[in-house]
Formats: sequence, structure tokens, C-alpha cells
Amino acid sequence: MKTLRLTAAQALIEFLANQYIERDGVEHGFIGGCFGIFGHGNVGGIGEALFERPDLLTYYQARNEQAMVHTAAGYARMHNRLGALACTTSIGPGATNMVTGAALATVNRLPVLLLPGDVFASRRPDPVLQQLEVPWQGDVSVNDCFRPVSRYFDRISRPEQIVDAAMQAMRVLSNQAETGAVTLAFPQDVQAEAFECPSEFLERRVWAVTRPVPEDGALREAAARIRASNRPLIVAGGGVIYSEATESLRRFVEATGIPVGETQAGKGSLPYDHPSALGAMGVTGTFAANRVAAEADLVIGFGTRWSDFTTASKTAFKDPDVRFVNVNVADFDAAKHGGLRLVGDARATLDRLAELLHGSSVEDSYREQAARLNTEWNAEVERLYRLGHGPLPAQSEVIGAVNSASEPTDVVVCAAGAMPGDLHKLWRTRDPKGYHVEYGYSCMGYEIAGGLGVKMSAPEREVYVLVGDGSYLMLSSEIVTSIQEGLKLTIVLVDNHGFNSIGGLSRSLGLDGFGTQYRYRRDGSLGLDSDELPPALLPVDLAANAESLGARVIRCGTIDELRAGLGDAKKEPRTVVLAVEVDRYEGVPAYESWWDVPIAEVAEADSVRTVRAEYDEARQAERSYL
Ligand SMILES: Cc1ncc(C[n+]2csc(CCOP(=O)(O)OP(=O)(O)O)c2C)c(N)n1
Ligand SMILES: [Mg+2]
Repeated sequence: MKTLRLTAAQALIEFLANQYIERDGVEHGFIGGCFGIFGHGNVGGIGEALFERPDLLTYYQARNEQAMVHTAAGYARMHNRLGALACTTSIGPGATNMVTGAALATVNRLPVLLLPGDVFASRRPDPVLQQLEVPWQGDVSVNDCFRPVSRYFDRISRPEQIVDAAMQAMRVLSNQAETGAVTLAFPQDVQAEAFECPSEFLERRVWAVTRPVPEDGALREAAARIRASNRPLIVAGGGVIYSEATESLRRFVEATGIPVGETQAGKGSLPYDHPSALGAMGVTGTFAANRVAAEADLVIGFGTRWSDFTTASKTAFKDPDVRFVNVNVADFDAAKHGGLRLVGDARATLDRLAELLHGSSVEDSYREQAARLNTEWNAEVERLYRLGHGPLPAQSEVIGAVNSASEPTDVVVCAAGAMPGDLHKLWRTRDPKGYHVEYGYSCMGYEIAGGLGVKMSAPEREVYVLVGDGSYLMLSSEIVTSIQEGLKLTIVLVDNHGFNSIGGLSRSLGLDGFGTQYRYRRDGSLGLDSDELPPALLPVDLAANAESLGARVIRCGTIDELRAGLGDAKKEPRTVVLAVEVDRYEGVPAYESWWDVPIAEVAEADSVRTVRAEYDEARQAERSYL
């Protein structure tokens, strides 16, 4: 066997540069680069390997380790999971900063390769700077925090272990059912240690992504149930988009007349104006989708993990005899709600089901109901886009302005706050990759960092990042990376002086917005929404902050100014931040849905006791689908 004498880090970097992925006969390089922040735990190991061979993987410098994992997640999602980034950190805080990013990637089933540095495998300098010692367990390091949030975890305690670990890492990253964060904890001494690396390890390797089809019996049973159903409903999740099944879905829907509701990750499965498109499903859903769901007798989930937002905390489907058919590459998700399990790729399964259902269609009246609801919903969107609210505009008008300014193939990115719900309802999606709201982990701070990953993945598209002031304050540092790399983002900073979404939730729970605004402490209190004195708002100027990071800033006082600013932003080559203030109290309503958020069972305040009584009542509708 031919070998080369390489450090473990050099071998890994060369291996990663030679990994390819193939689906439908098309091959791509899999690892698009390596993000990193160096410290003593990786600078001489992976840092040296990247320094020595810049031809293998491009090194990208991040500002924050959590952010760079978000960037990797955004990149992977935009690549429909057929591309990924590696992330290298030092030991200790640099490593644990990635834990939140790892959880986000795993929740959203997105491949990211994490390479946290780890304490010396030799243990000779123990405790090394930043080592956490566990007095009763000698083999623990902070990197054990990655175990529950990773789909694959290994610690490389000898250099030759990198060979098998890297192969397993690729197996999981490229597996559509198993993918998520893959963590190879890499002790700082082992990274730099040389070994005889088999040259075959470094050869070009292609990982095939197949399109598995469920077994025939299950397919026939599903087709029989669909034929027997009077009011079937499709719920399209992220799996439809990742499998590039949107065309197959359109054909299937046009042939069968079955209407479609979309999850956050599945939004864009059908264009918004398709007559069978009911739009967003569940807590943040449209009246169109929620009305049809309430009466559906058969629910066919394609590539969804059935979060509480989709099922409206298990109240959305009200027919006592409703049954589920679950098409999913992951058996785990296919088994939910006692559904008929169709374990397979969304596109291949849709095409097979279309053959089996040839000539079968729902009643015309049901088809027409969906088309009518689509039109009625569209009118509601138009109303909310053009409220003309003042003196401060409503958030729905901001969304309308951005939607009108954007091209169909541009991408809107968001993650947390009141905007994801409003976008889910109101954004008119015209392209399967045009909508990118991270709502699996709904992580404040994903927006700008994730948007950067989207832009890296699709530089030809404009990327519109919608970010609240709370999320901006939590993590906006990757504006600097966007400037450094010439990756333009159009960031719309929607300021309402605090946590509007949670403020609304707080008020609905009888808590008067407690602790959700950015105010000075006055008379010992941070203030409540019903205070008589006007709020003493903190003098935070986020636009000035963005400017100081190198972005072009446009301050917009009105929706007309925002529209003009969005026009100017298109001509700007670097990252632009459009700052706009919105009315905290002018929200988009919920449409015939419910979300289970518990409130205190015993309380002094009448407002809380009233809400608790309503909660106990509403909870009666929550059911198991078994
Ligand atoms: C990291 C993280 N911490 C806390 C939360 C809970 N949370 C959800 S939305 C929100 C407020 C977001 O504020 P902002 O970005 O200003 O958006 P707004 O609610 O004002 O629309 C909070 C605290 C979260 N989703 N993510
Ligand atoms: Mg806010």
C-alpha cells in the first residue's frame, strides 16, 4: 500500500477537497471551503494544513464560531444538502460557541462538518489553557456537549483514526435521511501529528445520493387510501424542496386536484398563485390551509417532520377519523402520527404515486374550493401589504415592499421574531429556493450569518435578509465577513425597540409585555406595555452600528422611502442595511389556529387566571393522531 507522511490535519483537508456528491448523474464537489477562527487549538494543525495547501480548500475567516456554523447551514440548505462547509475552531470557548449552530443544523437536517479543536490527547500539558477539567471523569472535554446535537461524533485520539472517521463523516453528511451536524473533535496535538496516510484515502471519491422508492405494497396502500379519500390534503415540507420535487408535485397536484399546505421549510413547493396552493399551514398558516386542514380526512405529508407549528399543536386536523400518509426519506419522521410509512425520496415517490393514481381526481367542487381560497387569501395579503398604517408603518407593509422589489429568484432569509410567522403567511414565493426561513431552531442571530451562506451558495441571486433589532443585536458580526468576501447582502433591519413577537405572546398570556422592550429601568421596573408614561426607550442606533461595520446604510422613515431605498440597494455592490422602524402593535393576525404555550396554573394576577382558564379549555382540542 502506498502511503504519504502527512499530519492528521493535512490528510483530512486533502481528503475533504476530494469528496464529490452525485445525484441524477450530476456531480459536484461537496465541501465548498473551510470557515475558521484560529487559536492555539487549531492554528498549528488545521491552520497549518490550510496555509500549506490553499489550492485544496479556501479558508474563510468568520467573526464568531456560532455564526460560521449558521453560514454553513445556510449554504447547505441553499445547495439542497448537496454541498457543505467545514468549520474549524480552537478548543474551549471557540469550540462550544459552535454547539448552538450544530443543534440548528441537526434540527433542520442540514449537513455541516464541525472540527472543534480538543485538549491534548497525550494529556501531557494538562490542564491546557481553556481546558475544563471534570474531577470524576478523566476523558471528558467540553466537546462532549456536541454529542446530543450531532448526527455523528468522533474524537480523533490518534492520527490514523482520521481515515475511518472521515469516511463515516462523509457517509452521514451525504445521507439524506441521517444528515445534520457531524463533529470530529480533533485534539490539538493529534492535528499536528504525522502518520503514514494511505494514498487511496486521498483519491477522488464520489458519494451517490439515491432516490429510494417505498416498497410496492406501501405505495399501493397509499394510492388506495388517496382514491378512497374525499378531502385529501398534502402538507409539503422541506423534503420536497431538497429532493427537487416541486415539478413532480405540481404535476401530481394538477392531475389529482389535491390541495397543498406548506410548512416553513416547504414554502415554495408550489408557486403562491397556483390554484391548488393554500399557502402556509398551521400556527403561522393562512385561513385557506387551516380551513381545509380542519376538514381533511387524509393528510399526506411529504418531507415534513410534523412540528407543532405545522400541526397547530395537534389541533389542525379535526376530522375524528383523519389518517396520515407520510412520505419521508427518514423512517423516524415517516412513522409519526401513526401514519402509513412511505420511506423514500419525495420526488421518486410522487412520480410513482402519480402512476398508480392515473385518472383519479378529487371532486371538482373540492378543487374549486382550493382555487377560491387561494384567491381570497391573495386579497388578504394585498390588504396587509398596503395597510397605509401610520405614523410608523406595519411590518406587513415592509414585507410587501421587499416582496415587490425582489425578483422571483431572489431569496428572503429570516429566522426568529415576529417576521417568520408573517413571512410564512404573506411572502409570495415564486421560486422553490426563494424562501429561506430557518424555523426548525428559530435561532435569533441566524439571519445575517445564514444569509451569507445563501449568498455563497447562489451569488447570482440577491439575498434579502430580514432581521429584527433583537436578532441584530445578538449576532450581526458577519456583516464584516460579507464585506471581506464581497458577498453582498441586502439587510432590512426591522426595528421595534425590542422583542415584539414575545411581547405579543406575553400580552396574550396576560403578562403585559413584561421584559420585552428595550427601555431604561424606571422606578425599579423595565416597564410594561400598559404603562401610562411613554416608554423611555434606550438610545440604540443600529444603523450607525451597521455603518461602522462597513455596510452602506439607508435610513427609511416611511414605506415609500423603503421602496426607494430598495431600488438604490440593487445598484450597490456591497452589503446594504436598510433601517426601518415599525409599529410594535400592528401585527398580522393568526388565522384559525392555536399554539400550545402553557401559562401558570396558579397566579395572583386576574389577567393570568383568565388566560389559564382559556388555555385549559383550548387544550381539550389537542389530540393524538395514532
Ligand atoms: C437565540 C434565541 N434566543 C431566544 C429566542 C426566543 N425569542 C424568539 S423571538 C425573540 C425576540 C426577537 O426579537 P427581534 O429580533 O427584535 O424580533 P421581533 O420579535 O421584534 O419581531 C426571542 C427572544 C430565540 N428564538 N432564539
Ligand atoms: Mg424587535
